[in-house]
Amino acid sequence: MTQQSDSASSHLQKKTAVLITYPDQFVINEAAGLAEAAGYTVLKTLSQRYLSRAKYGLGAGKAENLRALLDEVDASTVIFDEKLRSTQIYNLAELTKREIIDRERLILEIFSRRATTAEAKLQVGLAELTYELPRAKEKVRLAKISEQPGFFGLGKYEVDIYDRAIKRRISTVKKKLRDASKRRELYRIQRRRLDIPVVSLAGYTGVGKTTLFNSLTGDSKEVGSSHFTTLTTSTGSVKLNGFKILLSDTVGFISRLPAYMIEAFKSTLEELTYASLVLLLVDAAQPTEDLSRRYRSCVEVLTELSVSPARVFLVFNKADLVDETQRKLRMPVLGATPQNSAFISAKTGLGVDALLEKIRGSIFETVEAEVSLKHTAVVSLSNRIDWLKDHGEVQIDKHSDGSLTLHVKANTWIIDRFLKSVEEVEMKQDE
Ligand SMILES: Nc1nc2c(ncn2[C@@H]2O[C@H](COP(=O)(O)OP(=O)(O)OP(=O)(O)O)[C@@H](O)[C@H]2O)c(=O)[nH]1
Ligand SMILES: [Mg+2]
Repeated sequence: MTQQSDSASSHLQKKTAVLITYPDQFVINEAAGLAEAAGYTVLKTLSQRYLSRAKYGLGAGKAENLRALLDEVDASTVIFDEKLRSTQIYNLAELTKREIIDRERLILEIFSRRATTAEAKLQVGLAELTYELPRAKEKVRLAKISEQPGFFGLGKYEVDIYDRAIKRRISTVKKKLRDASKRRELYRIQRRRLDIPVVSLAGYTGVGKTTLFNSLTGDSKEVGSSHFTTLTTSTGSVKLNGFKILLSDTVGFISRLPAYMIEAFKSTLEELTYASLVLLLVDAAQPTEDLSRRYRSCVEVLTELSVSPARVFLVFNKADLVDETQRKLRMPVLGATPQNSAFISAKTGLGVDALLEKIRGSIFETVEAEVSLKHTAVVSLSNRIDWLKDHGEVQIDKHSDGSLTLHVKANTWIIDRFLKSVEEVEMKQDE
């Protein structure tokens, strides 16, 4: 007991918490990591198999244990590693007289601590308002009964007015984000004009994306051992043996990330949707079960962002922490092959040159392709056909109906760009 109080007093500057989570080491570690990233010192962890019971999330007996525990350890906050409804938060606050932070609120607190750019602040603001909206009416109603931690001051509102105020703020923030997204679209168009392929880094938070970004671009963006160090996309250029690419670093993923948070960060994550190639980083040093759980979470987010698996290249980072035998074991766990994956260490540089070579190959490898163009598309594409001729070898077969067949020998990236132009023209004509 004394020991716990001592540890509490040594963290006077930090907020203290009791963490409630599931009895699963992976989940416990991740929740503790999130709590730490949000600035809490976890004094004690309680775990329970079911966290969705009606009244407290916890079962009534466990809730009573929690109350008793809080008499012993003087924590200011209860962190609940699951989504809670307003009534559950209210009931828990009434029982414990502590502030209750559920998993989504916790992630929002981290985002809010980390957001530095105007756009990131807007995105976090949107996520916070979206979190608040379904809870707003209930919270005001409950605050009128009696005020509990987390509900202070809300009792003075009228139910509908608070709800409407949130909706209004949501639409203002969304508009500002749309403007930011339009600016990004302009950058993208400019980049497309320059015809430089974009390679984006994606992956679970803390996997080493920014470390790799810094080492390849020579930049010095913040790298950190806790979650969500990066919240805005940065782009830098990288030379690949005579070719140039743009590399983008993006916000990290986490399991059980609610769709509205992905939605709020969409304008930054759009970099992934438009990239020529996505390097999906995973942590090679993690036990295989954690590795595959995290990998699955990433694949879900990429699917949500309409990234085609064909454009994803798997990178096992932190290879400096595992030996050759362990490396061999990890590949089949994620269904990876030496062709579609690589082992690297962003920290020591191990395998990075080979990775760059693979990227170069995948984007700039010379291939042969046959492209058919309808006669209606030929005129609109004449500039692009000239561009294609400048960047590769093109042989043209003209058909009697005015359509063309192009036999092209060029690098993958050039052919890819040309096919996109064809698609755009055909889509416009179909409209
Ligand atoms: N041993 C080892 N550590 C690494 C390697 N790459 C990154 N790290 C460490 O992993 C931690 C996280 O690195 P970051 O580059 O910030 O990770 P991130 O993916 O950008 O994280 P978020 O921005 O939170 O999404 C830091 O402590 C890095 O020093 C590596 O190859 N080997
Ligand atoms: Mg980062």
